[in-house]
Amino acid sequence: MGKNLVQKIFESHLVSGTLETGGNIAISIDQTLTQDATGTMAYLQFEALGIPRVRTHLSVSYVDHNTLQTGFENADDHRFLQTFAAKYGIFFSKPGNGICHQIHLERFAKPGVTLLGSDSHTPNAGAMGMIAIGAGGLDVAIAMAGGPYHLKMPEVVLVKLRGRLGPWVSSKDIILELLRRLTVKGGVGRIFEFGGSGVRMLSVPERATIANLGAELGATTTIFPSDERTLEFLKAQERQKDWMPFEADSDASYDQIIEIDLGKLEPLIAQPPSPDKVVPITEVVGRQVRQVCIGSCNNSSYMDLMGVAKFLKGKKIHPDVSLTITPGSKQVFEMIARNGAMADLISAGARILESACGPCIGMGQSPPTGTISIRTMNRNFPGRSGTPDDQVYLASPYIASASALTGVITDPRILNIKPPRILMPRRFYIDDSMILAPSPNPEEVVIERGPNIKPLPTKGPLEDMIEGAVLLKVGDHITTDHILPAGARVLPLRSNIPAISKHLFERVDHDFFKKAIEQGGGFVIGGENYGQGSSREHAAIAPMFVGIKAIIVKSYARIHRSNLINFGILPLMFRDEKDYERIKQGDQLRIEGVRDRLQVNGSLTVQNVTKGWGFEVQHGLNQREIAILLAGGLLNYTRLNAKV
Ligand code: MIC
Ligand code: SF4
Repeated sequence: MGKNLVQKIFESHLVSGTLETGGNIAISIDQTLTQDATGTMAYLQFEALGIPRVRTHLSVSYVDHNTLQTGFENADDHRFLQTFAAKYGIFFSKPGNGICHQIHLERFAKPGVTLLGSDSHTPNAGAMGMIAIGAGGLDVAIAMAGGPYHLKMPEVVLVKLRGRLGPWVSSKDIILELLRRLTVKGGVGRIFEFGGSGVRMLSVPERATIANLGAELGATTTIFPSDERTLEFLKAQERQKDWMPFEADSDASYDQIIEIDLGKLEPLIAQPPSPDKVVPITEVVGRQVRQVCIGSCNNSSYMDLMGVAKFLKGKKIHPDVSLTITPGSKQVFEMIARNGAMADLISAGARILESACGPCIGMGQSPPTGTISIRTMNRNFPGRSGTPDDQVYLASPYIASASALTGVITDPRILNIKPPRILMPRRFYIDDSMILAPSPNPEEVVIERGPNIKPLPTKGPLEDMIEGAVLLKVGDHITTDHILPAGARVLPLRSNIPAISKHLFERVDHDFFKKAIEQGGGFVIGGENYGQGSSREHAAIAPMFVGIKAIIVKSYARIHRSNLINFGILPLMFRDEKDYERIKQGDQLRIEGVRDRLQVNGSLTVQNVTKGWGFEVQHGLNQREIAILLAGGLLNYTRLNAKV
């Protein structure tokens, strides 16, 4: 029986388990990446493991999220990260060099290997024919220490593309179409493997747009084959030695097959407040636009920006629109600066930002109150832009450029313009001077720790009785942006858990932190897909810090559930969803005999002490996860077991 791409890589990296869908497996990790907002914690955790040098083939520490230096915090963190990387054998990408996923694709990704990254859009590198998974920082720390990554063997879904994209339709529309069909829950427990003749029509950066936004489906990851288009890209990056052909066997089998006829796709747009509120552009044309942001790890490649520059050349954007352009990397930035495209963008009225996450994570450029911002990005969760009542629409650079020109949401097909045709350059401009190699003399490197770097909070073993009030009850699709917001105000506190914890759930309940501290912790109740979105483990560490013992919901997003376990918080699920309705904020809950019950039983009984009734919750934890919880989290567990 032939094998698909996922089976091939998992088989060659399998450390334990068998590749049956739903089974517990562990895979070895070749490469890791971190970004600054999750990296400081990941490295503090790595340090706590007491290992002198990373044991991966390649580990890279990027700085791209916290680049706005409005106080000492971010700059201090950059120094910590740079010195830490030098000492422990990690490559360091300096602030200004660009967004982790864009750079990783350009300079490090290669077919057939595994990558674990402390950022949910790590699957971006799946465009290169590799397995790239987003995880919490602690999982990445363990991988840097040489430990495997544990997961449930996902279903593998073949997305078969045929035909070719029509004019003004882009690869963004392919993934928006999948989001339209499957929703933000549609990828949970699945890997999307792309195949079919239509794949050949897509360059590596176009594939990356798809793989990147696969995170919004909740998928474990997305993977493309490695073919001549991959070789074309690697050659242009002067990395042909990293290429190998990598295709699924012709008789490979899949858990499901989804077909997309590229010729039938039309330009799509995701409306607020979620990336799956996708409609054809024709349904929303004419709405007034005040801001357009082109960039993020989703659509900021050289070809994306050249397309925008060609489109805007010789034109002026609408007077009521503020247009920002964020090149994804120094390579992209430098190339469009050298070839004059940047001048076309500036002349059209664009505001050019440094190569970083920027507006995507609310690091500046918050849009005006209650107005529409069109972004080529991947998330439009409410308030993420920094404006509480923002109206963020997600679309391709074509739609973004057309709308910047007219001041209203515009279908580019109606403008009397020929779609710009951008070819892959034969050679990208290569200058890796902002990627620093680790020090050859690590013992001489002194790690710089500014006052923003606070020690890791710790937790004792799991208690046998868990008791407390329901501090908060929320609905479906609560994102990590609701749990612990990002943005220019909060992101600089990522290395300081006591300080960042004050912002816990502030978008949902302003008094949450106060309540949690006064009551010594308690429970949180939620609905479907709790914790979707980012990989930030702070959305688990801060709850641990304020004493949250258990979360009870209808279902979880993958990375967040792992993060809760890693930090010793019980991730429970209602057995009967009607109990969700019956429970009220403020009710006092109690679970007895937790330690014993966890080990012998798939369920626990929760007493609602206030109302005098009990209900069953399930946990779906495997033996390893139970052991981690009993130890009080993954760090304790790893130390106890003296192995990674
Ligand atoms: C995001 O896009 O939400 C982020 C910021 O990149 C996060 C990581 C973080 O919160 O640090 C992610 O996607 O994992
Ligand atoms: Fe950065 Fe946005 Fe990409 Fe997250 S989604 S890595 S914030 S650019």
